[in-house]
Amino acid sequence: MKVLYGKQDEIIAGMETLREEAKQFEKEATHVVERIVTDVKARGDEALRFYTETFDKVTLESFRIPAVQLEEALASVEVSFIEALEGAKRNIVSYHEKQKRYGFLEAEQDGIIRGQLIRPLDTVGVYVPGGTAAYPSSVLMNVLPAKIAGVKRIVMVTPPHPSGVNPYILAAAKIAGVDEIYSIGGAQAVAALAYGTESIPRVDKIVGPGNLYVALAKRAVFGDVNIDMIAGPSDILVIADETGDARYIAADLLSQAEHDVNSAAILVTTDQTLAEAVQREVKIQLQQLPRKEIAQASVARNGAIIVVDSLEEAFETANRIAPEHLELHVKEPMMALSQVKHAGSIFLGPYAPEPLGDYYAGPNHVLPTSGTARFFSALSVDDFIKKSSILSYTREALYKVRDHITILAEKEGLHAHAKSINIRFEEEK
Ligand code: HSO
Ligand code: ZN
Repeated sequence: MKVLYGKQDEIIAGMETLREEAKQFEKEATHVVERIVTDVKARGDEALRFYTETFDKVTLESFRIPAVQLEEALASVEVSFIEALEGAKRNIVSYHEKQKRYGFLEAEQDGIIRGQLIRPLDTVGVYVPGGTAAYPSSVLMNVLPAKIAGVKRIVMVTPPHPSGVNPYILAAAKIAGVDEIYSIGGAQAVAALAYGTESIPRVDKIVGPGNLYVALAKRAVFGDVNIDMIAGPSDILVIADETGDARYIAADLLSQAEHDVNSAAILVTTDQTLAEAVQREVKIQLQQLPRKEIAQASVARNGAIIVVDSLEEAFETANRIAPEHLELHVKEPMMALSQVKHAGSIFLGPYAPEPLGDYYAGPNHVLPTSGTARFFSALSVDDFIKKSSILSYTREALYKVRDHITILAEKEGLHAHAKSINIRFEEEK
């Protein structure tokens, strides 16, 4: 990991280049995805079966994973794992409960009533990737907010595997309260959820991470169905002053770096000694990691230690990058919060390392990546509700405002609108 002195512009430009490069891949894959989506929409299960055989090399009699298999999975995993999941669930639930919104209904003067009604989505689809990025923790993070919002039907999809679906994923699904699980994956699974097939129910929103094909399929069906944000590679940015502990900081940077070779781990510090110590520590700790190759590649490509002159400068850099995870290892982290403008999730002080949030403390780990913390937020209960506005007027209240409304309507050339108001005050002929 290189130590750079005041080279923020280069780092930011480098990150943008990487994002642009990733978009090049997207162009090619988009055509493939569009074909799959159109085909599944037209041919339903038949197409779904065809793509499952072609891409997953599995022939399935039924896509649905039977309830007994969930029970078996739950019985087959370690009790300590279940206990840990239950502990995480408690914290995730208690945190997300605070996000619950209540509508309002207000009686105003002249008998006017205005309000807003909050309703959960009816049906939600959760995509859970297969392979090494199949995280039981992500099942909890995607499903529990939907449960708390009041979603009645939560459908999970996950790619089939010749040796069966990962029992840890199934156990997490059971604990989170998923209603149905289907062994389908890729763009075809997203299309099935968006349009419904003979055996897959159509959902109102699709959430959950996936590979490029899944992400592009979500983008392709957006509008016909809602989606969560499109997840890009993960990143962490640590801001530290001279009070930072190099061992902790190096470990935290590596915890993100081990996710993916495209993950970015960046330290911005005012302290040159700390910068060099972190650089050394990263090298040492890397050697001990089973996923050393991934973490090393990530650190080499997208890792950086930037030395700046002041904490103000550090925060300015962080706000420009808009990291997914922001750790503050500074003397007064709580005070420093006022300088944070853009970050998906903020971790204060030396004892709130990112994995505490990834797994356990309660905040969601589905976060805006690739600088989108500028305008997106963490997955939350809000993602699973919608709002309807409510209006009631009395005859008198409507009479008072009729002229304003008809003037606006007539200026728009919409005379039926004006008539709809006026007719209420005309004599019947
Ligand atoms: N850090 C990831 C979430 C995760 N970490 C899942 C471990 N498991 C999101 O950026
Ligand atoms: Zn993580």
